[in-house]
Amino acid sequence: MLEQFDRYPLTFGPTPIEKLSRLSEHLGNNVEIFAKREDCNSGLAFGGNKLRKLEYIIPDAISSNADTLVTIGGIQSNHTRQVAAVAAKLGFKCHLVQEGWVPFEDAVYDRVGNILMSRVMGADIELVDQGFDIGIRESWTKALEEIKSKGGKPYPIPAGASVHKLGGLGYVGFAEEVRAQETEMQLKFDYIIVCSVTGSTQAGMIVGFAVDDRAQRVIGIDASGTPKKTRAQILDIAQNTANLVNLEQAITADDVVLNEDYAYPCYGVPSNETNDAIRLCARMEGMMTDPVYEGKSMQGLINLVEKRFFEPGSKILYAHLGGVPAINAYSYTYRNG
Ligand code: 5PA
Repeated sequence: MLEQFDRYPLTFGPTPIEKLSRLSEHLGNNVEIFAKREDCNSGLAFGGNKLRKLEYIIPDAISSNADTLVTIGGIQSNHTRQVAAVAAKLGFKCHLVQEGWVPFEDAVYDRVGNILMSRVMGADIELVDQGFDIGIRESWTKALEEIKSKGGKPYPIPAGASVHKLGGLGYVGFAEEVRAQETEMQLKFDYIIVCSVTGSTQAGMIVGFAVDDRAQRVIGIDASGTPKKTRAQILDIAQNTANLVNLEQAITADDVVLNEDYAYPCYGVPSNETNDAIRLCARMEGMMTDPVYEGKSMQGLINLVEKRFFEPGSKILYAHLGGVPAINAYSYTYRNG
C-alpha cells in the first residue's frame, strides 16, 4: 500500500514481536499476549512510534529545502525528543515548543528524561505556559512565523506528527509488517492494543488492518483524557490516509474503537491502577512502560483480560510505542519501586 511514497529510513527495520508468557500466565492463560516492540525500533535517542511516522514525513521536509524542524508537545514529550534526534542525525536545526500539558510537579520534571535528551541533542527549546490540547496551537504557529521572519526556513510538524498529510502512513506500514510476521509465526492476532492521544498511530493501524477486516480489532486506549477530540482526530486522519493510499473500502466512525476508561485522572498523571500495571508488567516481563501512555494501555490490556472482554484463546498484540524516558520525571512516585 505504501510503494508510491518516499520513505527515509530512521528505524532498524521490522520490530520484534515477543510473547509475554509470564504475564499471560499470571492473568489466567485464557488469552495469549504478545508485544510488538516499537520501543526498540531505532538507535535514535531511544526510538518510539514517531520515527515510523517521520520516515514518511522527512522526505517532504528534505525536498521543501527547510533548514529547521519545528514541532510541539508537552515538557516530557517523546515526540519532540524524537524530532530532535532526527534533526541532529540529518543536520537540520530544531525548534521545539514545549507546553505545560501536565499538572505534575516532580522536582526534576523539566530537567530529566525526554527534555534532557532534546537539550543535549542541541534543540532550541521554547517553554510555553499553556495546558493540554491536541489541536493546532497558537504557540506553534507563532514559532513558525518567528523563524520565517528571521530568514529561516521552518518545516512544520504538528503534535505527535499526526495532523500532517503523511502522518498516518507509518502505522499503515506497521499493519503490513505485522501481517508478514503473522505468516512467519503461523498465527493471526485477534486484537491489537494501542495507546491513543494525537491519533495517527491508531489511524494508520485502522487503515492498514482494514485490508483484512480487522480495523475494529484495533482497540485504542485513550490516554488524552479528552477522548471526543482524540476520537474525531483519529477518524479524520484515518479517512485522509485511506484516500491517500487508495484504500478500496470506506473508513467510518464505527472503525474507531477507543476505550476511555483508563485515562483518569488526566493526561500525563498516572492513577494507582496505572502504576500497578506498570509494576506488574515490569516484574513479570522486565518490560518497562511509562506513566503517560503505555502504562495506561497496559492497564487497559490487563483490565480487559481480567474482565474477559476477549474471547478465550484470543491472541492479543500489545503495541509498545516507547515513551519510557518520561518515567524519570516521576522519580518521587516510584521512589520505592
Ligand atoms: C504517544 C504520543 P498518538 O499521539 O499517535 O495517538 O500516539 C500516542 C502515544 N505512546 C502513545 C507513546 C509512548 C507516545 O509518545 N506522544 C505525544 C508526544 O508528544 O510525545 C504525541 C503526544
